Amino acid sequence: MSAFLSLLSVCLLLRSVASVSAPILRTVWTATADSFNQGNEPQKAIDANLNTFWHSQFNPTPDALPNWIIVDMKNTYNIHAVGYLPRQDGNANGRIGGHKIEVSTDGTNWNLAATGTYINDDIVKKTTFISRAARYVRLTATTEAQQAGLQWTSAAEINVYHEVTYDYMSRVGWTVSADSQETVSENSPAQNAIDGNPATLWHTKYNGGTVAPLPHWFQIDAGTQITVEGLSYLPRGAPGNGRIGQYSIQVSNDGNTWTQVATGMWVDTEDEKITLFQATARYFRLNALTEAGNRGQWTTAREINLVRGETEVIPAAPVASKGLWINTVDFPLVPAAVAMLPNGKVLVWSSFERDNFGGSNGFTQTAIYDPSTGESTPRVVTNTNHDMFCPGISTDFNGRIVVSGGSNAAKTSIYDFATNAWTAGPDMKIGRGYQSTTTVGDGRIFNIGGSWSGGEGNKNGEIYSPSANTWTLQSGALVSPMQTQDIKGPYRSDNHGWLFTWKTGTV
Ligand SMILES: [Ca+2]
Ligand SMILES: [Ca+2]
Repeated sequence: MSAFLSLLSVCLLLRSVASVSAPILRTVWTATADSFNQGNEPQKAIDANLNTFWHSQFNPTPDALPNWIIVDMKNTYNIHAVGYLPRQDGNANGRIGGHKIEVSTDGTNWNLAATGTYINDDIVKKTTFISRAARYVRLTATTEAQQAGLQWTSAAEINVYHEVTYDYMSRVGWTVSADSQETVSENSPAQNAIDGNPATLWHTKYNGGTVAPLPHWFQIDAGTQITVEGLSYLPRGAPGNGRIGQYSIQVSNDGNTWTQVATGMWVDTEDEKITLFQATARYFRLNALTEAGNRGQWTTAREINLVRGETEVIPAAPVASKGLWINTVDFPLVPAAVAMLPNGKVLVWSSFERDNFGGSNGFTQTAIYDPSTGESTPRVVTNTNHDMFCPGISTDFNGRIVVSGGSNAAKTSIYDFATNAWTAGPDMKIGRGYQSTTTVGDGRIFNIGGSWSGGEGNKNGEIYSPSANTWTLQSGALVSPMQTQDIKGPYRSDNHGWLFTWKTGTV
């Protein structure tokens, strides 16, 4: 009986709703901009065509930044994100760098929702923020992403997102097929995308070293004509191989003659994606045109559904006097490390990649964030030969940021805000990562621990003198008394200790 009940509850769950961040249908929208060039009108940014784009006036002379585009959604929604797709023709001109996103209910009074800096590439960007009511959204470009001074602004597609729930359509009577499926190296046929189990995948063929190339397609035969309002795609989790990037959706009544009803590009995350269209048809085909992270030629799906019955989720009002998150900031990288600078700006960095780490690559993606503008200035630091992922960070008595170890375990890099320059310091005597570090009372910098990189164990103390520019082992500062009983041993037991400077040269 209990087994029957749990089966029943699973079935009910599968028929329930998807609550997702969905783009608002743009059919009735209008768009205006502060300027445009003939053929690149603002409406081109909301026409669901990736190959057309709005461009600020560039002929005969560029319209100077800032440049802005406003979309009027014609109705008020509780919005929480804006998507920006740079132009897709391979030309980088007009990619937005520094920007702000404002929202309005009347087109006159504007409220800031987000500031930030997009990186210089053509991948879709999605800026999220706390839900707020809006009919109008204004995206203002304050810098061009390629380099300072360029005045162009362009946008292939702009979307606005709200949280909605949908009913999943029943999948009883469906037959599914795909251009390719892997059933040898793993059991991942097309059927796995409609089995209601997020642990099973449809995966295109890769066994034997022959990877079926993109594009791929997945087809639903609903058995009879049905009316739908969208398609839901649940991508796989980490590592994300085969997540669909650029896609199109087609419908057909005979399985031979197809009509395209949607096209777009999904962000490279594992979150459920819903694409809206309205169609009555028997056959539905999802075409995967690119892989979302350019990792390979595969396509994968945990679940594919058809949906209808959109209902907007109205967020609960914040409780008075309990604190409130307001604007968000787009960073051009994942700020895994942060250092406050004496001038009020903030130094941030990730690793050798903006959004990934691993290996000892000898350079680092950094940025300087300016709280007064909300924007960041990206910079790749190569001259110190130091991948600064997971290092020790201290400030010396001149306000310089001393970064030691991490992915390049022995390296030291020093950032001086006064000259905006990075210089290489001496190598540490012991390579480290995730070590503990603090500036002591006489201005020197003490390091201890850090078996995350540079070998395990015996990560005894050493001290850096900014005036002599030397690291010196402190033979009496053994790491063993501060190690925890972590079951992973030294690799984790000597990391992340919190050190505080005390009087008379002690820590
Ligand atoms: Ca377009
Ligand atoms: Ca599945």
